Amino acid sequence: NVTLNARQNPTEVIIQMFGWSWDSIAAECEAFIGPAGYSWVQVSPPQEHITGGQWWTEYQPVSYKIQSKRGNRSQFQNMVSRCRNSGVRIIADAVINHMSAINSGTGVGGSSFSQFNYPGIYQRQDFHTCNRNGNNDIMNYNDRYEVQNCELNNLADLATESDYVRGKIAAYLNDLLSLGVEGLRIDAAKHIPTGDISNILSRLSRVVYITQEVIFGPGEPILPSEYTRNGDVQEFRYTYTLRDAFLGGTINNLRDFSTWGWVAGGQANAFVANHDTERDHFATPLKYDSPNNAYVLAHVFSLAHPYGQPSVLSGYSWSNFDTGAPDNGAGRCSGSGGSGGWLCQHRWLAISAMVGFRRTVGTAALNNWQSPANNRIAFGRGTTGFVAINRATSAWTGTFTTSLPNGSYCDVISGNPVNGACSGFAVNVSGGRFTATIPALSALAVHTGARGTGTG
Ligand code: ARE
Ligand code: CA
Repeated sequence: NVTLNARQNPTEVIIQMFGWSWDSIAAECEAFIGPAGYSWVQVSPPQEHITGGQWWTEYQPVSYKIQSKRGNRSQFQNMVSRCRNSGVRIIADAVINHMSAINSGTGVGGSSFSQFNYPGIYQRQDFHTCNRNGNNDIMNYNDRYEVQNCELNNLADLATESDYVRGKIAAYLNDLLSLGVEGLRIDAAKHIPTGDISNILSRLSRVVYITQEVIFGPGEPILPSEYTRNGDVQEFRYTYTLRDAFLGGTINNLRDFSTWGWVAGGQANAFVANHDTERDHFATPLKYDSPNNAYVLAHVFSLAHPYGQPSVLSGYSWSNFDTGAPDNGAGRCSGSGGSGGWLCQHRWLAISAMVGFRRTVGTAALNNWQSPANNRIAFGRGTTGFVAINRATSAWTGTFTTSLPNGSYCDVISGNPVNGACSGFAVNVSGGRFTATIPALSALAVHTGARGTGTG
């Protein structure tokens, strides 16, 4: 039986608030996220996990108690309700493929555990023994059995084919739903057969948004498309394509992904970066401090383009892969930025402005594509929005053909309408056309929800 999950709404924007504590997310929902028009926050895994200062301890569950380094159960519940009151729903990161690495200790909530033994939850028979490679680790991603039955990074692999294990996982997820969670990101979904996920989701008490982490790997047998039956899939080919385009400077091939073999936009969760890709060991990652304003320009593109349900990554600066969040996760933002290592990318003017753009253009098709050079693109969305992205290192003066109604609009990348006047640039559309100069490594976006007058 296929679970009918809440369909995506591609006009809504998710923020992945990486490393943020529950208390700080609650405050930020009220202060900025809700008022700015974001719809969702994806939070770190909320279950009890191993101790340690590295960010990735949260991906090693030791029990399903809602108590993590980001806060306890009542703080989690408080966050969910304060965000909901601000118009923002919570997506929890669900780590259900595995428990901790094969060792013993005490979790952040005081639960003790040892090898394949999590008292009151799982014992030896609830885990796989894949009998490969001596140590049971996944070595060969070209072997479906190994990817789904061996251990990802030595993490004790749950026997998700077992009715008992499915029941325990579903009970945990239903506990999250009872606290008001409205969406789930299924971590390491590739490592769980899609039918096992379907079965677990069929046990949920109500329909929620589902996004699944299935990283496409060239030549690998397990495909993202197998998982669309359960909900959205995180389309990493999109992420890698944007990385290469915005770091490399060739962006004129990004018009239409429908023939590229990816999951369809209506089944994709699409993002410029997540917490793994910004830390990529194998390629130069696209991240907050990438040269040529690439992080911002890629987000402008992502929020303007119709493909997928978009997520924005908001986190902290770091120099070492392992570095955990500052101040125990007490995120701090003010104005259009952050402090104390917090980046608050969700507040960056260009990124937050595009949330309103996306809401205004709705599901309108992409139109009026124009690209005079491989590092310059402009396109519209129906009759309500138009964007121009200049990845060149020199200013771009152009006359653009749009389907916008005639009138005066604020460029939301540089400012907003304040009492009818634009705090940034303005453009005048006449006969569907306007002329503007877009600074080097910058963008311009106008939509019918932000009209105003001013200078170009
Ligand atoms: C940590 C240490 C390890 C140690 C382990 C056990 O870093 O050295 O062996 O603990 O003690 C995160 C971190 C890991 C961390 C882990 C547990 O990234 O470093 O290990 O937490 O604490 C594959 C999976 C994909 C996975 C990526 C990272 O398919 O699901 O690897 N991503 C998710 C999360 C991660 C998280 C986990 C899963 C585990 O988003 O943040 O790990 O819960 C090709 C393949 C991909 C493969 C990729 C990388 O592209 O196609 O499938 O992704 O290579 O190997
Ligand atoms: Ca598995």
